[in-house]
Amino acid sequence: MIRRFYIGVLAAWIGAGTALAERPEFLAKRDPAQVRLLCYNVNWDSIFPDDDPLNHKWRKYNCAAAFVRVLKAVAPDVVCLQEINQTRPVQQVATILNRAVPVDPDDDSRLWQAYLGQDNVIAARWPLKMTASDTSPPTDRGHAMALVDLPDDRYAADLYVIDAHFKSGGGAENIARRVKHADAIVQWIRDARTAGGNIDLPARTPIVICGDMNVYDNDARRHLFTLVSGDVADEQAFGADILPDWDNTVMGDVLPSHNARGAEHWTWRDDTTKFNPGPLDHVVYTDSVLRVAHAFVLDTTMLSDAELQAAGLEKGDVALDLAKGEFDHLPIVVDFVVPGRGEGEAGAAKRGDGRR
Ligand SMILES: [Ca+2]
Ligand SMILES: [Ca+2]
Ligand SMILES: [Ca+2]
Repeated sequence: MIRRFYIGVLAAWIGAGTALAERPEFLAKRDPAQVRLLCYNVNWDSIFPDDDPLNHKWRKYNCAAAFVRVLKAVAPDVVCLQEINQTRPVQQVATILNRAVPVDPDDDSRLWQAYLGQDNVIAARWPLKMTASDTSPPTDRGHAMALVDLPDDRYAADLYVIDAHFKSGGGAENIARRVKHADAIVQWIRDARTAGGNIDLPARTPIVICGDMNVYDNDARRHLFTLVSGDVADEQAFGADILPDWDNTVMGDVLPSHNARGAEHWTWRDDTTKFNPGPLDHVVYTDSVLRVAHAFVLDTTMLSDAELQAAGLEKGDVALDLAKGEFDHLPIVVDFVVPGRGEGEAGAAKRGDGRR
């Protein structure tokens, strides 16, 4: 204890002397074994160069350099993007990740794996298995779905990820389409949890459903309710209600705050419209087998110049054009404790088995 006190005094003295900027504490993973998910609607192909011939016709902004800074600052393990042109070779996304946040800086044979479904890309530092883009029955929207094959010697389970982009827009027709996407995902999870059909997951495989769900404050938000509760709206087409989690309970919904500072939860804003900022993007997960250790919406606009400098970020990195006050979606970061690893000393000690 005394030694810790002197180290603290020494650190404070060095800190005061050199005025070293501290990397904002909220950016760090609490335990290297936790699996860090980055979920980000990047606004149509903004992460690619201006002259890329595969840029989507709706591309308007170049956020390529900002995206790389965000990647380096948050160092994700699994990345779920939306609004990537679906005609693009998904390798282009893996290449950006390999350059910005290499899987192993000392071994360039280990590369990011990526899979594209509709306009969604799942990428991971580990192999992707059981990839699929359509639920069954399909709806007018595909997703990117994959089992992230975590190393068996370190984790007791793999991680199944559904990266979705629900239909946007108000009005009865768009709301109905969003509800259909959610019904179909619940049906897919029912299938995944039971033998036969299109997909079988080993029991208690952690499941994450994330993405731009276009959850607005001025419609019924029925689709989010369906994803979390398993209450299917159209049971004729998509089967009976289920309690979607492995222990037959509802799912968790992370709802992180800006920079983990607790005041704001919106993930989207556009001040040129009449709409309020809101949490349009969600990360829904099986909280029976996954624990959220830490989560935040990255908001560079709220960081001090010293924090930005220490983190290698710029103030406008999560905006489309900060000078014009133009925003779209912000990045969401969630650190999951996957069974077998990432609970830290306290978790292992509490279990009493020393397993880490
Ligand atoms: Ca099945
Ligand atoms: Ca129902
Ligand atoms: Ca649950």
